[in-house]
Amino acid sequence: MGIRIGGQIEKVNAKELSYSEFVLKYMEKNQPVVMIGLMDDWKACKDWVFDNGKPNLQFFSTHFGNSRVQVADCGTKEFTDQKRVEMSVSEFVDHWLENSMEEQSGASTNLSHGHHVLYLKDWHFVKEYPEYLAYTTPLFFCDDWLNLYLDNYRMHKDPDTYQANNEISCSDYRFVYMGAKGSWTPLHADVFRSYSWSANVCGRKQWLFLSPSQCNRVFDRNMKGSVYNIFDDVSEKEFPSFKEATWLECTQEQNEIIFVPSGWYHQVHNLEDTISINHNWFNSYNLSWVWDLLLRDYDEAKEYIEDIRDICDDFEGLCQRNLAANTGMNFNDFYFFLTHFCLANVVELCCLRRNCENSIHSSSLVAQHLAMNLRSVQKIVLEIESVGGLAGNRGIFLDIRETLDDPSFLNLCTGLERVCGMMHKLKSGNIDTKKDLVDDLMDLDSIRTNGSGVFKAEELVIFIDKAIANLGGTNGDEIVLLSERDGA
Ligand SMILES: O=C(O)CCC(=O)C(=O)O
Repeated sequence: MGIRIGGQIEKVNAKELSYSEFVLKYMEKNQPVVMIGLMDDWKACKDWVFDNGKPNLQFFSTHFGNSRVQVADCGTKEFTDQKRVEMSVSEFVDHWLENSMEEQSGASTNLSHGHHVLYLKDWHFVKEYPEYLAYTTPLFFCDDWLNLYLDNYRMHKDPDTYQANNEISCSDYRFVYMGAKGSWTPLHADVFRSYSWSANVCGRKQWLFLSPSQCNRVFDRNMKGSVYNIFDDVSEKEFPSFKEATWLECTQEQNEIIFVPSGWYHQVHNLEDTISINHNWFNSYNLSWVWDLLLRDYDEAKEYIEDIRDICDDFEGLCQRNLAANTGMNFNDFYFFLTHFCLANVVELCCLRRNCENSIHSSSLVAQHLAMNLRSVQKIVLEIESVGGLAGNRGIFLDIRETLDDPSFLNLCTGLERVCGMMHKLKSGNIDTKKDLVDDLMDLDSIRTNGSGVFKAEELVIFIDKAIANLGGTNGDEIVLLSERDGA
């Protein structure tokens, strides 16, 4: 029995869409959309593709052949995903070309000769080739806290496995995917319940989407395991409500970008030889999705080892270690991220106040944006507090002086300033003034009265209130809307 398709994903001409329309209709409402007209000037679209729309695989071997990449064997399931192997880009390209020659000559079908379709996934291309500038992230997807943060910090530092030079494999969420016709990605929802965008440099993809309100339908009776391939003969006994799921479908063509909202399960098939670029990201609109997932995964991690609680010296520590291993971060990591991102927004507000004579109107829009960021962080900090998530973790606090002295933090501020500048069409402030900013910041009432400059979670909540009150913006509850058509 096949799946039930309830409709198609909307396609829009992004050149006629403003950022504020995108926010209102898709990002805030958490709805998928395909966007056309955003890839006109991408170098990737010229260098990586022949005029007939086929991928120029030789280009990859010649220029990036030595890169080590993760390749999924689309025919082999391992745990909940496809089996992965590591190889060089040259090896991957050779395998692809060999297979397609055999196919053209009619000598084999992939599977009958034991050749599985291979799919290169999660290649951290931008991190590895920062000079090459294959593409520019469309403005719609620039409010990206995840990659901005990861350009300067690690999400999780495991003291046992930490290697300072293992930068590329765990550094960001900006990827290239490459796969021959027939390669595919099993059903999943994205890491951290982030948003993602995926751009087809060449080829076509079929996407099947299930809205978060129906996600229980792809889970088993215990709400533990989920369906791997929705086109399999899915067992009704194991997944009793799978047949009731109603899917949205989309065929994404070359030069189209799909926006994947938070928490939507999706399965993806390459209908032709396809190269795509995709990013995962989150911001004030979906931050609560990240926290909800973390909390749910924490409860699961705890439940899993409940029976050894009494014999465990540090039960909470073990839960947090397991959470980081399974989800990619734990409560401490998330709190560290929140506090640093929060302080960067306050620094940016200070910077704006200094420069606001230049452009009152734009500045006030940026101030609203920053205030909204701060409010969304504050809301999550309050939730973390209310579930007692940080209880027992005496090490969790924000030390303002130490943070301001950290070069990574100043880089984070510079990155945030660049993004705000792009989004709100502001000239970038002079980063040399950051020393003054530090002085400005230390002048803030809430920091002066705190004395030590060290904030625990409940103090951070008050700090955010005061920073918004002192530094302008609105109270941060309003949505930031840009008035101009600024999307393209
Ligand atoms: O293109 C693919 O095969 C999978 C991409 C994906 O799942 C995503 O961008 O979220």
